[in-house]
Amino acid sequence: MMKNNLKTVPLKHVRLGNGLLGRKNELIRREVLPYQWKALNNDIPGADQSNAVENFRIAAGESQGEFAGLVFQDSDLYKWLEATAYSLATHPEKKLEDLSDNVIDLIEKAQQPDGYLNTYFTIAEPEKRWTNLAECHELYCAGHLIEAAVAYYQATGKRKLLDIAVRLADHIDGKFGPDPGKLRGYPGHQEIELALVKLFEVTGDDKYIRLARYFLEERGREPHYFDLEWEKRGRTGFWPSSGTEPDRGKEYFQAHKPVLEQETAVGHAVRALYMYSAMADMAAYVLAETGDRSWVAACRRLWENVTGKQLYITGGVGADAYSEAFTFDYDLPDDTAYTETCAAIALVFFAWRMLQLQPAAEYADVMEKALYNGILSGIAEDGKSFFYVNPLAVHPETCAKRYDHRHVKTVRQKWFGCACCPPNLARLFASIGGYIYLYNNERIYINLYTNNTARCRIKDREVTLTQKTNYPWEEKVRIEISSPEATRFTLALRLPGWCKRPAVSVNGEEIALAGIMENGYALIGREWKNGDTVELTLAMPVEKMAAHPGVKENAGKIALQRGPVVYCLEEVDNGANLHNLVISTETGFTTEFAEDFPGKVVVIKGEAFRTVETGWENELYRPLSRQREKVGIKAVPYYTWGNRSPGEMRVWIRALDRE
Ligand code: FUB
Ligand code: ZN
Repeated sequence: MMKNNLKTVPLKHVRLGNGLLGRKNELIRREVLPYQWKALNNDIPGADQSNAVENFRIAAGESQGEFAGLVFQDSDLYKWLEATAYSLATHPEKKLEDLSDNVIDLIEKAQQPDGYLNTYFTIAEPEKRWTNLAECHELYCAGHLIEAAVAYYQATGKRKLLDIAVRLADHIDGKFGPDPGKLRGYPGHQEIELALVKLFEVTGDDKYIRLARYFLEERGREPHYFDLEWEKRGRTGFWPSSGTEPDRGKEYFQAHKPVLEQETAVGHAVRALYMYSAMADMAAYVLAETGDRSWVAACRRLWENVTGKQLYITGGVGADAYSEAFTFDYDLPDDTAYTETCAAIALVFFAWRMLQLQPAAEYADVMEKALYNGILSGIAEDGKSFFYVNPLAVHPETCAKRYDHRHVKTVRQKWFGCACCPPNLARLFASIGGYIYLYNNERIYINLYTNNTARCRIKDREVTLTQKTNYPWEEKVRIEISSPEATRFTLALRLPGWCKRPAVSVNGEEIALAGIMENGYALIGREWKNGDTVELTLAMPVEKMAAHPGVKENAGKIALQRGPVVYCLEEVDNGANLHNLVISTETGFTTEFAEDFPGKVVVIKGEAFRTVETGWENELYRPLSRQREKVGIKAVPYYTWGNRSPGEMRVWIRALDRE
């Protein structure tokens, strides 16, 4: 089976420099991986316990004890291993590789003779394997193992983990599918589908992509598998809260109808977006093989709904805390938002696959929005604490005292009982260099701007691109081309949708953009010679952003955005009661590099009005007499919030119109 001919630049051929993405990538390597290894070994004082490694030791027969943690605890170790693999791909390091090899030996010992691998069921309920796909995450964990194995094989050339993954995938292939005697099931939490596509790509064995397609196509069909297995179990559930109903409703799992018929994003956001990602992979294969566009059309419909109607300005998704889920169009509350870090990461996976399906700047725009805002907010500047939930407004006392805000943490946490987000963040930023380019023999697409040098072969010639920039803080991006022999190809530069006045010059001469634009990329085709340079200027004024009138929460409010970076106000800079600030829609702002943030970020300064809060002694209500004072305000990049001192935070601020 084949996809279109766009390739990614292997991680080891992209060297990130000292830009924001490069620094975060370095943070993962230097701080986060060692820190998370400790967390997975219950070695962070005062943090929630993981037990993930100990569960493997018990399942491997190296330790005695009970399984501890959530039923999908294995996936945390797998995601850490995947992140480690990416780190080894770019920065080989013997100590880390030895540690990973030991982890792989342990995983191998925990694998059962028939290929089955899951520490919960091996330790706690071996007779119940594959009896509760809806709730128990066996296929989800298998997917994360497969992803780690593919990454580790690609990074090190070592096959042991890949062989473990193949044995597990073969075991699963023997259990599931349409053939008589097999279970007609599919995962309650999607993930294995996109992992099987990767396994197919690395092994070349079609059965894995057929299995991925089966899992996608079987989903949502009648009779409904989750009902059948529930009946078979005697109507019992896994979680204390489950049992009286087969599940929370099929929409929660995106199993309410066949996937190609789904039109709007519903249910659990991470499940949904992992599924849409796998659908986009499948769309590429189906299109290339048969010309059938039905998968592409389904992906596009879902993309439009997610990004056009259910996306926070920060790139966060999932408004509902109870089900960690999408709700309905334009329902985007700020302070109760769930916006799980994993969901924004999953959106990047979806966007990335849509981009590969059909290069268009809108996909990279969304990728960038999520990266610089709702994902980076998930990790502290020192890499040692994390947000799971990323709201757009925080009032600490409300979070402490109100039940409907109990999911919102006002300070980043050292670890979580449910720790899906921190290692997900680690694997994304460890592999971030892989998202910058796509290429084939005719074109190199540049999707993200950040300091880096990347090497690829075009028409059998080596071409190296070096980006020099202080993006996203400064508007210039200089791209140097080095190619020992002159090579004809088209450089496709993404012009971000947020930029109203982009300018491009080649070897110092400005070029006209009209006529060379295709889906948001400027196409510069020529014979490129060693030393040619392209300079991109992406004007980044501070924009006052408004939300669609359907977003009830943000009526009459503005958010500040500069380039791809969304800003917020924090109590530490602007005092408490941020709800009393109002910004004139006509005011201007200045920008400057701040000194009090590691890595130097650009902050925004300006003026606002603040309701006078004094003189209200013993009065809760009184006739209106508006009293406001002019105050200076400072806005900082949203992703940095909560790094200095705890307090209030707000992205959307009340706006004052003149009329
Ligand atoms: O269920 C596994 C992971 O845990 C989900 O993706 C997250 O939303 C969290 O519930
Ligand atoms: Zn998560």
